[in-house]
Amino acid sequence: MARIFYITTPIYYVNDLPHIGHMYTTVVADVLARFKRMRGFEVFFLTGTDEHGQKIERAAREQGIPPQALADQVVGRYHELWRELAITHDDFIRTTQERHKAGVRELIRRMSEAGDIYKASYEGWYCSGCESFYPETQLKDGRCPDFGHPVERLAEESYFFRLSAYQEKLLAFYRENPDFVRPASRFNEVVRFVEGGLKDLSISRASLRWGIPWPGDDRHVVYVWVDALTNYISALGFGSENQDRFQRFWPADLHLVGKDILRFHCVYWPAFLMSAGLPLPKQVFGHGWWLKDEKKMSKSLGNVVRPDYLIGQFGADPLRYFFLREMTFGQDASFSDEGFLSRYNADLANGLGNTFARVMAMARRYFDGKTPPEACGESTLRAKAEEAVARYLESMEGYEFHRALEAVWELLSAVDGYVTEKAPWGIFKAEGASGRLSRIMYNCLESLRLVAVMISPVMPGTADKVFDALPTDDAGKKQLAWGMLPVSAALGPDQGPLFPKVDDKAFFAEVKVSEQVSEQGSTQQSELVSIEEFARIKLVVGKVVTAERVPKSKKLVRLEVDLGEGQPRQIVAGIGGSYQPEELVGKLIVVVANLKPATLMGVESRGMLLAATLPDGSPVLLTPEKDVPPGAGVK
Ligand code: ME8
Repeated sequence: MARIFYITTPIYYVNDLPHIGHMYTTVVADVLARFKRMRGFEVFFLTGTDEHGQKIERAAREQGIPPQALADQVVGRYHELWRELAITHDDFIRTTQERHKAGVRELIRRMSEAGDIYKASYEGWYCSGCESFYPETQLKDGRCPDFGHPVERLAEESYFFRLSAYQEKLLAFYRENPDFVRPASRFNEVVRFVEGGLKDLSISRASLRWGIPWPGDDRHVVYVWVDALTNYISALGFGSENQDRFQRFWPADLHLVGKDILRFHCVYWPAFLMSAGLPLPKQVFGHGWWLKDEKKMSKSLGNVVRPDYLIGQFGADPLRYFFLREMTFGQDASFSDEGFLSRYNADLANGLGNTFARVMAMARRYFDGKTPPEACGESTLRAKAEEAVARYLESMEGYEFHRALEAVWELLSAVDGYVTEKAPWGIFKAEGASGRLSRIMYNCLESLRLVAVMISPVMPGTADKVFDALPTDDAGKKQLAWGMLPVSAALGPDQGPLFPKVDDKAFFAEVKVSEQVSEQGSTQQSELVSIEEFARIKLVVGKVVTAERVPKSKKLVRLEVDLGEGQPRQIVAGIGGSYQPEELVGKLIVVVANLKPATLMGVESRGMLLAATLPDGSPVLLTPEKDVPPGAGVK
């Protein structure tokens, strides 16, 4: 029988564009999905979006568009981002899809049939930021306990779920399934919460329109968490005619979530499933948070990092690597550009990139562009490689990704040490392409094959580049047994460094530009400004006189712009990814003329041009619709 692995991510709210935190959970899920596939599992990997509820209704209202339009817009960005990050999900569920609504109706029908739903009046402290009611005792300084959002007293008629009836059953289930919640510390929190007593849960809202109508009573909509959690089964066809997928994949092997939503997954969700007579998921893992400036990165705190620049400049792999290597899975970690760059240069450009380049250059030279003619039985390097593989497998199985990667990097430095110790160049000089040299180089190349297999779930693009250079068949791209690299087979051509080293100064200048661009592109609503505040910003039309690229920068362009001031102004803009300097000359643009000067990569910029931002982050210049003299004001 095929071994099955069903893994899910949370479905993300569509009130804002994705940030690093959302990406993290999906990347980890993708790494596990790829790893399990590599180990022979039949994997089903689900992600999606949570599109109903007050948060989304409110965000759409602020933008003056219908909630569905906001959802469609943000979902587009998610699809694009998952493609850019090489995510291999098997399905993407949206809670506004009919197949999902059918699943929710069926779950509620079963819970009603079990006698677990009744109608009563509900009064409580409601936090619209978290979509949750909180009991008085949980409020902190009169605000919601998790984020300090304001709460409001709400009373309404509501359908209730008899959660209190599941307290003992849940505790018994936890006792019998001590691995249900990971890490273990979080498990204890969950158990303590349930031991503290469970109250019945209000699971409908009469105050809200944007949701799934309550079956048989459309004055109410289904509470957004009942709606959202059902995605894990509605995506498999629960509630539809075709139950094949549901039969095959449910229960889930792993719900991967952030620790912020552990209670919903470890208390409410199992209780709903018990009530509906359905099997419970096997495990929920609550990972830690990416922090920025010591706080959880979140939209409401306004401290999110959007990774457009990192992905645009480096592709998916370095960011995927950073996520998995930098965070001890389960604990919090801080995100910083410095941290990213130092891992990139130290681990990728130097560690992996240099070792690969060094070994390949020697192998190509000594054996005429082929793998050596003679493989090797025993060797110190082989022993180290086998030890690394064992540690890697154990760590991956135990979700200790940073340790798995440490094992791989130890093998890389063992290869380096082995090369230094054996000095193949000396042997080549003395003996030519001898048997001894062949065995030594085989050891190095085979170790690199194993490295590529091990990193392939984390950095699939990089693994492919290594496999382009090493002649491996499909089995050799997946299997971790020593000795699968063929002898005397042609090596691929040199394609340049895997990870070109990045200059710190250039990096930080580009990060700065991209932050400006992505803030403009964010759907985040800032507070309203007064007309007086707006009037402080001097917007004028300018004509581009000259334009040239800033040396060593991919995106920065240095412009001289006529603002009708006599002397043209120097402005540096991050538009070089979308525009050639030549095509800018003569264009009319709109410039913020009274911006504080900034120096980008050593070039002073005295103003900023305005550009619209496409969903992929690329800029489109704003230009007046008719000819206007330079210096004309814009308001
Ligand atoms: O909670 N660090 O959606 P959401 C790490 N729709 N992970 C983070 C993070 C951070 N700073 N910020 C967000 C919801 N995440 C509900 C879920 S599921 C049935 C419904 C990740 O858009 C983390 O996985 O607020 C967290 O649980 C999830 O994004 C929350 O995404």
